[in-house]
Amino acid sequence: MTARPSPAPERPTRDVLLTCPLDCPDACRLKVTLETGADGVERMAKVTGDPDHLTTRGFACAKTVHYPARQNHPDRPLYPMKRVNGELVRVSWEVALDEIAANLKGILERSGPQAILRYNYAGTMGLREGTHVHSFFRSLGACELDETICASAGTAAWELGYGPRYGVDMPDVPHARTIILWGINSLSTNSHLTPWLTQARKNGAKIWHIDPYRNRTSRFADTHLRLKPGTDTALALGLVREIVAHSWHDAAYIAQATQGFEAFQQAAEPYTLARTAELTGLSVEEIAELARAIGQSGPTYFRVGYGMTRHENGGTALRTVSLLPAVTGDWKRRGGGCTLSTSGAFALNRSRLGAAYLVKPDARHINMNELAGALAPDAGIEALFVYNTNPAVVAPDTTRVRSGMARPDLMMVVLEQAMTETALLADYLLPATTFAEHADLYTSYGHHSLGYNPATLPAPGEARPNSWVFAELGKRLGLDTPELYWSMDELLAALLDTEHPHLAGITPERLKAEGSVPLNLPDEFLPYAHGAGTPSGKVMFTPVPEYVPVQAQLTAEYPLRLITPPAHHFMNSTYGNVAYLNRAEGNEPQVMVHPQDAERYGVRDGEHATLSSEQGQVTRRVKVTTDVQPGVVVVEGTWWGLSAPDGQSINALTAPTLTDLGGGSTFHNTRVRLSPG
Ligand SMILES: Nc1nc2c(c(=O)[nH]1)N[C@H]1C(S)=C(S)[C@@H](COP(=O)(O)OP(=O)(O)OC[C@H]3O[C@@H](n4cnc5c(=O)[nH]c(N)nc54)[C@H](O)[C@@H]3O)O[C@H]1N2
Ligand SMILES: Nc1nc2c(c(=O)[nH]1)N[C@H]1C(S)=C(S)[C@@H](COP(=O)(O)OP(=O)(O)OC[C@H]3O[C@@H](n4cnc5c(=O)[nH]c(N)nc54)[C@H](O)[C@@H]3O)O[C@H]1N2
Ligand SMILES: [Mo]
Repeated sequence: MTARPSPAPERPTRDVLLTCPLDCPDACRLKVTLETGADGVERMAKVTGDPDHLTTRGFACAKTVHYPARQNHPDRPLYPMKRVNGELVRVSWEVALDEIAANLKGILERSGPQAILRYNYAGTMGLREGTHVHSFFRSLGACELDETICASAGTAAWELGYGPRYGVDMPDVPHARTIILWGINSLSTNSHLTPWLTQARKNGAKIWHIDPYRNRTSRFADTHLRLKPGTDTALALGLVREIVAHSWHDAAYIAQATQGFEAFQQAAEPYTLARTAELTGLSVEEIAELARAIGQSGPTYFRVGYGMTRHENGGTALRTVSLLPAVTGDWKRRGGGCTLSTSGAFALNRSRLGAAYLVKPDARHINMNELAGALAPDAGIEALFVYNTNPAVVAPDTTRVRSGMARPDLMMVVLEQAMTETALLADYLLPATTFAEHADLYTSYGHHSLGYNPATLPAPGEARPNSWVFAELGKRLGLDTPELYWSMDELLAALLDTEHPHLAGITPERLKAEGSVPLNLPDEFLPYAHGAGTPSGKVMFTPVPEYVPVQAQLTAEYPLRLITPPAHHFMNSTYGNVAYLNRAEGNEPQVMVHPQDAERYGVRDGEHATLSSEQGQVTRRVKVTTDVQPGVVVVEGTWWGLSAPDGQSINALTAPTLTDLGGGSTFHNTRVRLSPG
């Protein structure tokens, strides 16, 4: 008889609760299982959801369950590295920091602070490691980065109509009877909304999805309206006309809480059902039925996403759509209204966050969508610091971004947790800690709880928080801005130093003890029931939105519209190196093509095809499907180049064209042609 193999020794584990740091409205409370290895060191072993958190409700999404794979990834940078003869080689922190500081001093003397640029986004949503660290750059007087890649068009649009961004509290959603998911793939990108939608449906609600292609959310919805990309303003104006024609608008609410309705209504007049149908590609019946649902089967809850903003006319689109519940007075009713973001409810005292007060009126501003241009040889940037983002993959026009990064006269410093394609281009690569290894405070743009994480796991190797790195550089440069050297406790105290009722009773001690603390909202949270946070105190229908078709019209040379939205298993580019997104594992990005277009352009299912835009070209595997409409192609997910057959990011095709409001990105608005091979 052979001896039975002895079972693997039981490793001690314990569970901790931590807020997910990733750029997602759900800002979940995660149950993280830590395991002590044979070396006596604790590591992250498993991630699920906190069953007691109001919106997380015990489940972690399809992406965050993979966090341990990136946390413990074999390629994770653990030591400072410096480029020597083209190769990244290990150096000590002393050497890296001393050299970076010396180079900065040289640049400051030679060219001044405006030759220095930070490039960051929301890889962590932590206020300390994400935002407060900008104190370093503001102390120097460096370029101010306008953080426009994602939410700025939507924010600018919302602010015109309503002022600060408030939304419907998720637990109120089951009170709605008509739900419209508009320009958002919420089942993938806001998945903790789904249980509330399901509950609403059980209560009798009907769910609509308005999106140019069929995805998970369309399949979940009762009705999917597959409109032409970039035509939302026309659809919203058509709905206004129809609602008013049937007197389904709320004259009392309009009179009391809004301003400019008459002009708005006149602007909608030309948008008859027939004209709206022609512009949007929808049928007259579909539009009429939607108007009737909004007008007669409320409360109506609109969940709008940033998707519709990612076109040249996208700010106006979001603005017009978000004004619909002000026409119907849905803001007065529980479950009615519209959510773009709940972030305005987090009324923290941000006056010293990131030392923003240091930004001078004449500071040089760089719009982050225009990074490619900012890195051009003649644009005057000599030092680039990248943290919390992966621009070699996610910024528009990545070919020019990458060649700018490779400029020999540019010092590029990258703070990273992963060996990204941006990190691989660094002159100095500095290993960063993750949310389990540093303390931070988190707000949310989907729910209404603050989250606090203590530093829980030991930092592996020589990984350090961003805040540590910038404080060390600050010392070396003799900077004396107090915020740059604040501890977590000092930052917490400053942020909570406010009389705002939403934060009443929330102290640093309570946050630390409870970890997740709901804002102190009124029992019935109806933020725009009586007006808005605009200068007039009213919801503003003026300036009147105008439907302007996208400028980059389709042509014989570029006959297709390319949309590049988030994919279900992705969190932007964060998981790009884990096995299931890896080409080595047989996974690669696909371009979804309608059968008619496949035939017209001679491409076949499962084969490679070339997509060409005015910016560049990429190779992708073709998936022929009626999920897309003719004339539109879709590539889901910002895959790392390493997963693509040609090593290129999809953003080799996208342009730095800006939106009409807020200087935002236009990722879903690229015209392309498709050819075999
Ligand atoms: N074609 C196309 N492109 C897009 C989009 C699209 O829809 N289509 N979406 C756009 C949008 S909306 C966004 S928000 C951007 C997002 O794009 P990114 O900002 O690149 O995405 P993330 O995955 O959020 O974060 C990137 C990096 O932050 C790092 N990171 C996380 N925490 C920390 C930390 O504490 N310290 C340091 N130093 N690093 C950290 C992670 O390791 C990760 O590599 O992409 C944009 N690009
Ligand atoms: N699974 C997953 N979740 C994520 C992310 C991820 O990468 N993966 N990223 C996170 C981030 S940073 C963000 S900003 C959010 C974004 O989450 P969403 O707001 O859902 O994503 P968007 O890119 O804004 O696109 C949403 C939808 O808009 C559609 N769309 C494109 N053009 C138009 C149009 O003209 N009109 C209309 N009505 N719809 C249009 C797209 O087809 C897409 O289905 O998701 C967050 N959550
Ligand atoms: Mo985003």
